[in-house]
Amino acid sequence: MKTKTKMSLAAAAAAALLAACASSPPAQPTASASLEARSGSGVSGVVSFSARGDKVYVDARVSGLTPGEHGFHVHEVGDCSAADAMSAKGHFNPAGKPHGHHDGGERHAGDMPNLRADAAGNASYAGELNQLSLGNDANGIIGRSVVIHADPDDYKSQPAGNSGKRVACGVIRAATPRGY
Ligand SMILES: [Cu+2]
Ligand SMILES: [Zn+2]
Repeated sequence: MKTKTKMSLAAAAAAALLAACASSPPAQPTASASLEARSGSGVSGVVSFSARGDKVYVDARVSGLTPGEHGFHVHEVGDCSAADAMSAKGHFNPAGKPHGHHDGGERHAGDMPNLRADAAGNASYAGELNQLSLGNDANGIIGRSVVIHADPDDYKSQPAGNSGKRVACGVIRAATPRGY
């Protein structure tokens, strides 16, 4: 009797597991960037990316900022080694467009909305952005970098929205194998 109960429990558990697997959506690639302080700042945080169809869902949690808005971009090169993060080069711009507003078409693929830090210096952002991908195509951002600036991006000054010094930088690394 005892053995039978154990076995049916195990069978039920196995069935539940199979059902869970069958009903989960297919795995989508994800990536994240661990932010490192630059230009003498005390900024830290993580920016996570997950593929959502032809868009990328971006989730940023950042602290140590000055209160207010801060330019927030994907930059071309995944190299944060310089003390001022200039090693990350310019905004990621595979289509050769001018800098612009994240909701517009005429913009760098890497142009994202300003992060807004509260009085304690904490900022978070969650939203879907187009012109980015976690694949091997021209819009792929894995191996590039995320940069946060000291000042707000005005979404129009060229080439980078006049957002000032680079106060944080993180290389975007794949969290699941590429080529999914
Ligand atoms: Cu930038
Ligand atoms: Zn730009």
